[in-house]
Amino acid sequence: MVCTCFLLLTVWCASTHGLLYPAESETRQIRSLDGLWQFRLDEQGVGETERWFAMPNLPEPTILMPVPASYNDITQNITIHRHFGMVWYARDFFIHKTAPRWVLQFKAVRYEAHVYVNGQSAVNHSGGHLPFEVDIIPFISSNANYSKVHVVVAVNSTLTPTTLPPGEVIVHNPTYIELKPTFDFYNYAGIDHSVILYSTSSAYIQNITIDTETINYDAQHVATSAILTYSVEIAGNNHANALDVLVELLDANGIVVANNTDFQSRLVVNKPNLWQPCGMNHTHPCTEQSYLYTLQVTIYNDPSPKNVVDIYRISHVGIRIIRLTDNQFLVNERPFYFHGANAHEDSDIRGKGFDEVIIAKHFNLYGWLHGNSFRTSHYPYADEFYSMADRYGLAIIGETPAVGLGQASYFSQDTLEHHKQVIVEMINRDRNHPSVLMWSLANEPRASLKEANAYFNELFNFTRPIKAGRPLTFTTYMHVNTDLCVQFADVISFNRYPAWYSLDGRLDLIYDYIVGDLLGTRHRFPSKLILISEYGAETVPGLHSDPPLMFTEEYQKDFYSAYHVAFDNASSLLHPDTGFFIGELPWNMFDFATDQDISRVGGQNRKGLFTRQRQPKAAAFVIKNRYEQLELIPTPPSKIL
Ligand code: GCB
Repeated sequence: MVCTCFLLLTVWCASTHGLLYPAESETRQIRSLDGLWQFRLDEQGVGETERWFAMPNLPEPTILMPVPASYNDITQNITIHRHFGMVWYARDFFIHKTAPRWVLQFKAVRYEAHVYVNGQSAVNHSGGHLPFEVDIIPFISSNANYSKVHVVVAVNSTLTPTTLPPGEVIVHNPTYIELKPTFDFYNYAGIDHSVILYSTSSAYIQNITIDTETINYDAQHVATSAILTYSVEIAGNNHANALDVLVELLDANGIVVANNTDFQSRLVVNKPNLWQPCGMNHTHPCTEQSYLYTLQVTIYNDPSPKNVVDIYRISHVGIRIIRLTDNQFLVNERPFYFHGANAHEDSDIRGKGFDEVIIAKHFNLYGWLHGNSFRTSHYPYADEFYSMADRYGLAIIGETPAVGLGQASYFSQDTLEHHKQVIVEMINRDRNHPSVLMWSLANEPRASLKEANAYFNELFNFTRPIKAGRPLTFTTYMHVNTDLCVQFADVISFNRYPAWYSLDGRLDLIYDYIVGDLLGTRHRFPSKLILISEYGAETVPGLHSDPPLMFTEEYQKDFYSAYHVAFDNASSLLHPDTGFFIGELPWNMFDFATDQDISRVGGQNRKGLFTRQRQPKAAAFVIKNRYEQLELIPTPPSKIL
């Protein structure tokens, strides 16, 4: 994103440094602005010129709209359901000037947001899935102890060839104008995630990074010590003056196990408890917890007597290291095998709206399934998914919203710059989560084009220095002889659908197809690991047939079983010295909403192991049984030790 930031009265773009999750502490207050906001469509796109942001209320007709939620499925109105373009949200609240900074954070607004505070432009943000924020103090009257604040948000859900994901507006005639997304999920929009107001002192902790540098083991592979590297950035008034910092690592009982007084340094932990991914032979089940430390950062005024200026805690620090060999994906020097399922942020009524009920159910179902991983297909999810994954030990492949880069014109310089911006925002937000084991830079770009080759060459080069210890991948549907981009990835992620999108009904041909594909790719890239990042079959719950026919529950069961035999041939778990296949992620964990289409019954992609209401289809039991068996396979430490 190219933009100019004017600090003080007007901020025209969201900042690009890491945004810390808004967390309460001795020096920080938190307030939720979730609830019912005033809402209306702006079908003619006149709100900006008519200055709706400067009015005490949005012009009628307005309705009350819950935040967080996608607006599309809240009402009975088909116009709101399929609306794309501008919509407006507004609400008032009071602010008490008990703190020098009150920061308004939007955790995700799909896709383009213009935020006005008391009639003035406060912050703009492009890209729908990641947080942005603005200190609102400059926009409120300075001479009272409290102030009424009027916030207005203009949201534009139009997709263009340079948004991520891209899309096209097709004008068939004046009454039939269509937004054609380039992807297979419903284009939900609005203020989908929470809106938070939080306070800080005038000098404050702006960013913290923490990584595991080294873990030492004894002969029994018990960790004897670990070295963590960290950095603390401060910002705000007075930060040029001397401030002291105390960085403390607390164990799960709140005991300080390491500390340091530098802004950037190392912490040495003796006898560390490692963060372990769940669902492996040497680790815990996915219903139990992984070990997490808390990093507590305190900044003080100098000279003494020392006053605490700011305190921030990251409560999900995990000690773990990822290393790839030619045959295995190692976490803490033991093989890790991704056995989980892809997902979407998607549920009835809420659309892509954040809901802790849905998130809790998500993890309970992965626990039930023995599923130890998911990819955030096809965009970054709400922070809470990552914190829960840290706690239970699920592995996440964090994906950017670059889904649907399906033609040469989409690989433009503008898109590339925006893509880089999104990658920076995503890595800054998610890098401290131990659960994130890999970054996926895109889903199914047209990787056979020379334009894609140049684009991804640059994108991978850009991301490598900031990848924070994670391997890089993107998912490809191309075969190795046509794909010009897979060469840049550390791990090759395949999306494959034989016996669904090709070889209709031919379950018997799956084995040869997949084995040939795996061996052919490995032959070309003998040191790259391979993962199947999607495979699945559309299944209408309650539809049965024997022999199994497409769309039935029996077909979905047999479809998965046939793939599993092929995977086991190359499995890095079963063949530690010769294998190279490191994981399987069915498409999809849950049925999810799509555009209406003759191939999408009731406007849903029904490849879920579970329905959209989170009830199992027969194949869920096949996968559960498979994953229980995978957990029994021994996972000895790597021979390097
Ligand atoms: C894919 C896409 C995914 C689709 C899926 C399908 O390859 O990555 O977004 O939903 O296929 O079911 O067609």
